[in-house]
Amino acid sequence: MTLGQFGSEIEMTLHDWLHICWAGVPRDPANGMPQPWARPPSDFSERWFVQANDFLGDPFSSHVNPVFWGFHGWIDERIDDWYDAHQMAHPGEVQRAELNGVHWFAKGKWVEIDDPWLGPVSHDCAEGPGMWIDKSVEKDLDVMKLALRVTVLERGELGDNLNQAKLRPWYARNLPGMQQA
Ligand SMILES: [Cu+2]
Repeated sequence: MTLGQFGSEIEMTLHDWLHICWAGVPRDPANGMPQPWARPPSDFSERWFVQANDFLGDPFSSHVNPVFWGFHGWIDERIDDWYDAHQMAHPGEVQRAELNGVHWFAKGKWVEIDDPWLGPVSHDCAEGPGMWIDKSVEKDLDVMKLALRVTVLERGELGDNLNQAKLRPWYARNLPGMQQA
């Protein structure tokens, strides 16, 4: 099993189950009322930003919950199990490597991607002037919110959100009912 296959298996099964296993009842922070469907994905009202909103079933809030860090650390350690299993079956076929300061693995038979994640330089430390030729958008919250609205809202609820989105590439401009100038 390649590292990518292993990652997808873990992500879609154990990882997701652990989120839901430890998730409490989602509540509206304004009044404590249970919200069966939790925060609507496109709702960024101020009240959801309170620390009490640490619902593990929503990527918006799950990282606020200390349990989140516990089981993600545990999942990270399963990567060593994957490495140990390969070492037992065919020693040396997986090579350790350091990438962007992170202990990882070199591209090879069992590791298909040699640049697997953006790394810290493209995230929190990337905002200094002159760091990038183009503007980094990872921390552009308005762009993220717009992208989420376009992704999750029904077409009838989109309003002018779509018009605010960047022009799509030519091959994606003719989806039915969503003509973009
Ligand atoms: Cu997670």
